[in-house]
Parts: sequence; C-alpha cells; structure tokens
Amino acid sequence: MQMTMRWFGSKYDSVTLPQIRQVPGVTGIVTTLYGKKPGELWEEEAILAIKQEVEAAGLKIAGIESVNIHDAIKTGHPDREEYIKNYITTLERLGKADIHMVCYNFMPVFDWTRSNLAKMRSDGSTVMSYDQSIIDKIDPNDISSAMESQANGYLLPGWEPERIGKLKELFAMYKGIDEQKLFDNLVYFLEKIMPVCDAYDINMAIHPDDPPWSVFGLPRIVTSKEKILKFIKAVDNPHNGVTLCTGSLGSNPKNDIPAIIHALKGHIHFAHLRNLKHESPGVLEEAAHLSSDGSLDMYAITKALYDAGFDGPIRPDHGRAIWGEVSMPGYGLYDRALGCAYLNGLWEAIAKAHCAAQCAQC
Ligand code: CS2
Ligand code: MN
Repeated sequence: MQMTMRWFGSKYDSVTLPQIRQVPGVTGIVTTLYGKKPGELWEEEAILAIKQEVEAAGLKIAGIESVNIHDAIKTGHPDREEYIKNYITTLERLGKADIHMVCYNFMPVFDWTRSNLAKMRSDGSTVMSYDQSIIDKIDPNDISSAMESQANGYLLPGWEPERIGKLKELFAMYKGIDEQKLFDNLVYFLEKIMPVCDAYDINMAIHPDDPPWSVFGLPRIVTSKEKILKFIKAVDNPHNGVTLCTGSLGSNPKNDIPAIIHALKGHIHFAHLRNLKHESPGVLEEAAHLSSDGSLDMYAITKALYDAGFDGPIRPDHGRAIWGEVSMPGYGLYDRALGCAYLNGLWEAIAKAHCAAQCAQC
C-alpha cells in the first residue's frame, strides 16, 4: 500500500505540501483540479502544473479525487455523450501524465451529507456528524447553505456552488430516475470509458454513497456489498473498481467491511480509512481512527486489505478538528497525521506477523 493524504491544491487547502511531506510514511497525495466543474475538460497544462508542484515537494500524485461526473451522465440525458467524450479526454490526459487512479462518485445531486460539521465531543475536539431526523426536517434547498455556513470559509468538496445554485433544475432532471435507471446509466458510462482505462492503465475507483442510503428521496446504488458487486460484475474489467471508504460504508452497521473487502478482492483501487461511532440507527458521528474510539474494527479492516493483497493508495479519510486547528471540516493536518501514524503502525504489525507466521511454517 501507499500511504497518502488528500490535498486540495495550494489555493484551497489550509495544509501545505511541505507539511504533508513530514508525516512519517506519507509518500503521495491524492488531489484534483479543485476549481473544475463536473463535465469540464481538464487542460494538459493544468494537470502537468499540479504534478510538477507536487513532485517538487518530494511527493507523488497517487491518484485523482475526484474527476466529478456531470449530472447528464448520471441521469442519461442526451447531452451525456458530450460529457462522456470530455471525461475520456481528461482520462487520456491523466494517463499521459502517468496518473493511474481516478476516484469518482455516482450520487445524484448531493455528494456526502452531514447534519453537523462541528459536533463537540467530550474531549473538546469537533467532528462531523449525521442525524437522519435532522436531515428529514431540512428542505433540500437549504442543506447546502447549512453546510456552507459551517465550512470555516472553505469550499466543501462535492458541493460546487454552480451546481448547488441550480437545485430545482437538478431535482427536475432526476424525476423518473430510479435505482435501476441510475444503475443502467453507470454501466453505460463505465462501458464507454473502459477502453481508455485499458489503454492508459487507469483504475477507476467509485466512492460509496455517503451515507449509504437514499437521502432526500434520491436513489443511491453504491451502498452495500450486493449492490457494488452488481455493477462490478456488469462491467467485467479489472479497471472497474471501488474506493473502499470505511466511513461511508460503515455508516450502515449492516455492512460487514472485512467481508466486503474479500468480496471485492482485485477491484479495490483506493482505500479511505476512518472510524465512526454509531449512536442509534441513522445517528452517528465521526471518530478518531483508533478502533476503540469508534464502532469499526480498524485492525480487522486493515488486515482484510492486507490479506486481499491490496497495494493501492490509502488515505486516512476525515479527521477530527483538534488542537485549535481551523481547516476545511474533516481535512485538518493534525488528526489526519495521527491517523496516518496509527494506520502505518497497524500495517507494519500485520505485515510482520504475516511474515513471522510464514517463517514459522518453513
Ligand atoms: C467524501 C467525498 O471521501 C470523502 O471525503 O467526503 O467528498 C468524496 O471525496 C467523493 O464523494 C468522491 O468522489
Ligand atoms: Mn471517503
């Protein structure tokens, strides 16, 4: 595995590349051209510029999170052909720049959703949290301003103001789009892009829906082992894979993450490791990465990745806000650096125990 952190670019991130470079074991970052709207073509020069900037800091681009998908592709609107063409060109340019992993999501209208971006915990840290009963009371037209007002002045990933400003139009586009149609549109998209992924060895890593159930009546299809396996099997290509996000999948306690990892063996191209604490059904908060701080067994998850032969990038997904740091919610330096250290420790212990067990056999 390759330990990485997410970095939004020097214009948008409170964390710098030299800081990331000093986190032990971190050799790369995942990034994006943060100002790009879904569907917009990525220029070669812009890709090469960010690559050079990252490499000059002694790091590598381990992948892109995300090249976002235009809603015309998700809804199967006739304009999708043009947007798929753009997507293919962007992938081609990324491949030429020696970038071989692309994370994306297929959630209608909204990306990740939370009811609180700074819930105070007993130790004085703050975390993002989700309470379905609060979400149920929010008018979808108000959710983005509710999120934005808690964003510490940062642009939230997946909540592009241009799109969110057109919510009425967006909701209208999704009228009549049920799970089956959304699934068919995902398969259509994947079939179109697989040839360029084959040509440039690009691993596509779909991010699970967060939370993994329908929000605001919109369909969601990347929510469970069965549903993920359905589109993995529908487009039979090793480049068709997933981002194993423990926090998103783990929001539903019925999702057995180690079992999902084993079922998806060979198709996990990126891992987001974070922990969360379940309070009651539909009520949860993010936690420190340590197993004992939340409801997920991070050892079992890391071991499952190791046993499945995972060798892609890992990032400690969101962190808590600690030590007075002000950053984009979930994306401060301190707690994510602690997460890296912990996850690196787990990985080293698992790898050495594995070697010791093998040696004992011979
Ligand atoms: C999520 C998403 O993993 C995360 O941090 O909050 O923003 C994720 O990056 C996208 O859904 C992937 O396209
Ligand atoms: Mn994630």
